Amino acid sequence: MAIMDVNDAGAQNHDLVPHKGFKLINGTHDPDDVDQIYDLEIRDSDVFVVTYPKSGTIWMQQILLLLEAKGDLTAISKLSKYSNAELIPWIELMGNRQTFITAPSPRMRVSHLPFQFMPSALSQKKGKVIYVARNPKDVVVSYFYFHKLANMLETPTDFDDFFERFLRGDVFGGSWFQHIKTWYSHKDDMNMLFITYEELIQDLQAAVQRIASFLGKELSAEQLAQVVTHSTFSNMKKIPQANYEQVPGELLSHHQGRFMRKGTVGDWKKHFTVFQSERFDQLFHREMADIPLVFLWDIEDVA
Ligand code: PPS
Repeated sequence: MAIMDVNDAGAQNHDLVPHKGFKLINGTHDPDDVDQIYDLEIRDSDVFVVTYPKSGTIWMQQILLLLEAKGDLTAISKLSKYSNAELIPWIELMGNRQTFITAPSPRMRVSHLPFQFMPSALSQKKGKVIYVARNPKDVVVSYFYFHKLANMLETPTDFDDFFERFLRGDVFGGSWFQHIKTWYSHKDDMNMLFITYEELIQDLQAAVQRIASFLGKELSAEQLAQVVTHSTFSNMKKIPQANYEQVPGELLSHHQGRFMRKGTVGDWKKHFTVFQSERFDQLFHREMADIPLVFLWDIEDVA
C-alpha cells in the first residue's frame, strides 16, 4: 500500500511511495533494490541515459540502439518481441539491478532517478552519463497524457489537477527543478553529455553526431544518416518497439492514446492558461536563476 508523504498534505496520490526525499512507484520499484544501485560496480563501457520523465528517454534508447547497430534498423527489428525499454532497461525497475550486475558489456541503461541514488562510481568518471533535459512546460503536458495511458500511475482529474501536482513535485520524478539542478551541478564530476530534447528537435543530425562522438562510436556518414532517419518522430511512430505497442493492456491503456504522442516543442501553449504560464515562468525564473540553461519554449521561436 502506498504511504502518504507527510509533506504533501492534501495530496491523494496512491501510486507513489515516498522514499528518502524521492517518490517511487508503488509495485514498480522496490525501495531496497533502489538503495543498492548506489554501490553498483561500474565498467568504463557502461552508459546511463538519465532523464526526468517525458524528456526523450525512448528517443535516446532508439539512438543508442541504432548507434550500436551502425544504423541497421533490421538488426533491432529482429529483436521485435522486445520494446526499446527492454533492450535498454530502467536500472531502477524491480529486478533490473540484479540483471545489470552480470550483463555483458556494453551495458546501456536508462534512469529517472535523482543523482543521489545513482552509482557513486559514476562520480569517479567511470562509465558515461547522457542527461537529456526538456523544457518543463512541454514535460507537464506530455506527463499529463502519459498518466492517462499508464495504469501504474493515478489518472489526474483534469489538466489543472495535474498541473498542481507537478508544481508540488507530487509525481514520479519529484520536482523537475530539483532533478535538473542536482544533475546539472554534478555534470563536471562525471563523464557526462548534457543535451536537450529541443536540440534533438532542432538538428537531429548534429545531436546524433555529438552523441556518437561522446560514446566514441565510429560510423560512416551513411550509417549516421541511417541512425537519424530511423530516429525521427514520424519513423519511430511506426516502429512498434519504439511505441510500446507490445506492452500489455494492463500496463498501458492503448485506447487512451499513443506513447509517441506529439513529439514537438510548444504543445504546452494549447494546454496552459495565461495564468498558469505566468505562474510557471515566475517559478522557473526563481528556481533556475543560477543555472545557465536556456530552453527553447516554442519551435516557432526558431527563426
Ligand atoms: S518516459 O515515459 O518518461 O520514458 O517518456 P520519454 O520517452 O522520456 O518521453 C516521451 C516523449 O518524447 C517524445 N519523443 C519524441 N519526440 C520527438 N522525436 C522523437 N523521435 C521522439 N521520440 C519520443 C514522445 O512523443 C513524448 O513526448 P510527447 O510530447 O508526449 O509527444
